[in-house]
Amino acid sequence: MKKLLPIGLALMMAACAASDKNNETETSLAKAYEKYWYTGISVNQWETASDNNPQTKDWKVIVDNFNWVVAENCMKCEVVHPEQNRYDFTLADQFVDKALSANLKVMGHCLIWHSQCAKWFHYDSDGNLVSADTLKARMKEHITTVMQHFKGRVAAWDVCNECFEDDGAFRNSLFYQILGEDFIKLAFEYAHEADPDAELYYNDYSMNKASKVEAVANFFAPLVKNGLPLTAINMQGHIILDDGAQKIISDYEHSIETIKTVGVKTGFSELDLSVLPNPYGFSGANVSDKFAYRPEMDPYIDSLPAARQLEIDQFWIDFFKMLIKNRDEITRVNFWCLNDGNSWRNDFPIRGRKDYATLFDRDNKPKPTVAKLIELVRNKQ
Ligand code: 9MR
Repeated sequence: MKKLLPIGLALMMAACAASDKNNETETSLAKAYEKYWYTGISVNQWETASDNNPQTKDWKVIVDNFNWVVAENCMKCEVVHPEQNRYDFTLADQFVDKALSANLKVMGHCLIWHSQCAKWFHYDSDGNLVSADTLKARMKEHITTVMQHFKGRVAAWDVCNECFEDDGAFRNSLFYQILGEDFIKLAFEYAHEADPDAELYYNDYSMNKASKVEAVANFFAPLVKNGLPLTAINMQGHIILDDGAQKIISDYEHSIETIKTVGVKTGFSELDLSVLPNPYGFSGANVSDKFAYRPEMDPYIDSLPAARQLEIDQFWIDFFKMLIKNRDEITRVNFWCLNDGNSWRNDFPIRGRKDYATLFDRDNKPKPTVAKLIELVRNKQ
C-alpha cells in the first residue's frame, strides 16, 4: 500500500501545484488564447541544439508560452535536400523530436519556395533549365520524400511560399518560368498524396495590400471550389510600426474578409513589428532586398524609450482586438523569432541594426505587451 503523506505536507504541495498552474495561465499567451487559436513561434536550430549554446535557454520560454512551432530555417529545401540525391534531416529531426516531446504542434516550413531552394532543383547537369516534366518529377519527389519522412509527426505544411508579387502578378520565379502558375496547384496535389492527413497552407507576405490578397484569393477560389486540398491562406505579417498602425490593422481585417470568400481559413504565420525607421517606405519580406547602414536608421542602440514601448503595446492590443473580432476565421497566430536578440529584423532590410520586433527582450523577459494581451482576452471572458 502507498504510504500517505502527512496531511500538512500534502496540502502544501497541492497549494504549490495550484499556484504553479495559476502562474502558468497568467503568463502564457498560448493558454490565454487557446480557445480561439493556436499561438505559435518560429524556432531556430540553435534553440533546439543538444549543445549548451546560449540560445538553448530559449527552449523553456518557447514551451512555456506557445503551443505551436515552426522551423525558421532547418526544413527549407537547401537544408534538407542540398543535392539531388542527398537528403539531410539532421537538424529538422532534432527540431521535430524536441517539439513533439514538449507536446507542441509542428508546422513544416516550407516545401516549395523560390528562395533558399537548393541550386540543383531547376537545372540539368549542363546548367540548362530543366523541362516542365522534369521539374514536376523533382517537385513530386521532393515533397513526397520530405512529407513522408515526417508523416505523423508534422501536422501541417507551408506547401507554397511567396508565389505572388505585391502588385498581384505571379512572381517570376524559376518554378513559374518553367511550369507557369500550375506549379502551385501541383504542389498541393503532391502534398496531399504524400500525407492525406496533413494540413496544407499557402503563405505570403504583404497580404495587407489589397492588390496582393485579392490576386491570391482570385487564384485559389476556383481551385478550392474544384477540391484543392488547401487548409488555409496564411498571412506572414512582417509589420513596420511607422507605416501607420490603424491603416495596417484595418487593411489586415479587409484581407481576412477577402480570404473568407475563398472558403478557407486564415491565420498569421510570421508576425513581428519593426520599430526602426523604414528606409525609403520599404515594405515586405523579400530577403534579397537590402539597404546600406546609416546611423540615423538605427536610433535605439542604447535602449528603447518607454513611450515607444507604449506605442508597441497599443499596436498589438489593437491588432489583437481585430483578431478576436475575426476569431472564427483564424486558426493560428504565429510570431517570427522568439526574442529581440535573435530576430531576423536586426538584419533586414539593413544589416546590423538594433530592432525590438518581438514579444521577448534580449534577456528573454516578456515585454509588457504579453501581460496586456492576456489581460485583453481575460476581459472578454
Ligand atoms: O528568418 C529567416 C532568416 O533567418 C533567413 O536568413 C531568411 C532567409 O531566407 O528567411 C527568414 O525567414 C523567412 C521565412 O522563411 C519566409 N518569410 C520571410 C521570412 C523572413 O525573411
